[in-house]
Amino acid sequence: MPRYLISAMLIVLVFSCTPNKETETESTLSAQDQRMEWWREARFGLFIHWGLYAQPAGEWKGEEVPGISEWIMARAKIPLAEYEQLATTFNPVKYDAEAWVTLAKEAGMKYIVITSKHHDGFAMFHSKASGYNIVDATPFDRDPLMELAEACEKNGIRLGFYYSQAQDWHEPGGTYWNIEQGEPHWDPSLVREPLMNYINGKAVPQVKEILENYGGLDILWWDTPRGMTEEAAEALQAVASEYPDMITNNRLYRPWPGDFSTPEQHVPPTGLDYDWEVCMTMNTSWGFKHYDHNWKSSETLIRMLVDIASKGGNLLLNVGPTAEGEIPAPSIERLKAIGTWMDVNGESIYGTEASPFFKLPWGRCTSRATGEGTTLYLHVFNWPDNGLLKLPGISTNVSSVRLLADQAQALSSRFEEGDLLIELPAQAIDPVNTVLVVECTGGLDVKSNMPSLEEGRIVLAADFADIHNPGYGTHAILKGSGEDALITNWVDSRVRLEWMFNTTESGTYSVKAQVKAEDFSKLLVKIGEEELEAEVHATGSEYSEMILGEINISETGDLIMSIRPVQEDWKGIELGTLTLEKQ
Ligand code: JFZ
Repeated sequence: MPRYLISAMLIVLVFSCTPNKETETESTLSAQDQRMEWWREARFGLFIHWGLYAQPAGEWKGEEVPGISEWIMARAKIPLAEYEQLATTFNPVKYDAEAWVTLAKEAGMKYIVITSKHHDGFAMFHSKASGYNIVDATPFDRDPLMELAEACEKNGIRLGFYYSQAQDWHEPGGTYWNIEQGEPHWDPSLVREPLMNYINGKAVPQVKEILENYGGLDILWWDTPRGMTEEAAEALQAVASEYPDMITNNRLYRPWPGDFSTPEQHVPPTGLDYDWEVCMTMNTSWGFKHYDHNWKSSETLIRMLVDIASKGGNLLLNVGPTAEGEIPAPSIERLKAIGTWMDVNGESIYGTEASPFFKLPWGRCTSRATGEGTTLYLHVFNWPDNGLLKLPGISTNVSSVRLLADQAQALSSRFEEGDLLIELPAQAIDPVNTVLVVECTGGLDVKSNMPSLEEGRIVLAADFADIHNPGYGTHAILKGSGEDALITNWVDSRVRLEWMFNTTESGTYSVKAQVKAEDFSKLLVKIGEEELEAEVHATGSEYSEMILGEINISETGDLIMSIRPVQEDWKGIELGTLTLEKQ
């Protein structure tokens, strides 16, 4: 029988079987669902920002240049000819692809995304399209991305390349940050040319090279569509679409869906209805910056990974290797700590789905559908003093509760007033995060524990706040839980807090807060479109309950209340509970 007939018959067969949910097979998944399958399972990847900027490492001519180090060329307005000189001494002889890949693997990561070309325009791979690349322009004379691709292949790690398709500070047609404001490039020697000259002359050919020469990329990670045009996006997309199994992100153009969205340097307060990946630095810079010691703790990073998984997203955690080719020691230390936790608890992360609960004051939850029902993984960050863990508003049939790290021991549990109460051992196994496995059989029904404003009143505890910390700044920290919870270290004026709650009762409300403030300051309180500018008076070293003012609630349903400082030079406050009371 001719081939085409067999194919035609297969196609008819596939389309004539109306699938029902239980017997859904590969062939009925959409093309996007199919290519996203491994990525959704993976949950955790390594981002690598590596380029010529690792050499100045945040310092130019003896001056520290503020901001992320891979932007040094733009921030310090370095002329092209001078920046190019970095290539002549870039020689990362300590680079060991196998060591990097093994480290990622040991951390429990399933994929790596590395900068193949950042905004500075320098290709970290061997390119025929531009001589400004690591093989042709440096003494190193090796293609580190080829070595990385081989090590990934060998170790079963998926590989993606970051490619800055719009910004290219090295090319007359490339874009730069303020091009959309009509401002000139800082180096006047670069005589401007149309964007498409650069797109057709460098970006398209280089994207073809990376897609063809590195054994097939799993991810192409676009970035900052500054000054992009539809024509440019189409030219690049035409190349990418030749690789239907490859995953791409949403940063090719604006707006552009890609396969996933990319919240940067923050974790969204709730899950998103589209695949998403948080990219995050371990200190404050993506590229190596020798004096950036603002490291997030391993505890913060482990909990962040769990937080993201509990909302259904992925974490792409960044390292910035040095100009010698080494991943900085503090990064290695953190990756190893995460790996130790993942060794024991990886099951509660890989291939899991989002939490069915609104918020759990003591930690997070991830879940997995099983043949018999649902497995809930309870991630306990704050071990309860009374030894009882409350899973609120759940009705199901619990067949067992165990510690993931010690499955021999079954824990007792009971339902009380619609909540599941679990009896815990006196001590947490892991003070950072001890995981419990709750096997539920049959149906699972969860009543949302989103706080409700009822009968004219609501108390919003600090541990129900979503803290929006700026990626590049000082982070506010939550201490304690329940009505004793406090927001501390709120000194960066860009930090904002948000609470979700619901209500059916519109009206005018007074806002009361437990505050500790060294100085007078002003806060902007918002509920929907309604605003209140509140004055906070100094309280000294004690907490005091103060009335911030009155605010209207003009809408009903699920609402967000947000609070942020008004002045930039604010001294910071500490915050306990907030109460809204109908007037
Ligand atoms: C971009 C790059 O400029 C940066 O150097 C780094 O590579 C990072 C991963 O991506 O920076 C961004 C991109 C998007 C936003 C902010 C910075 N954003 O959406 O706010």
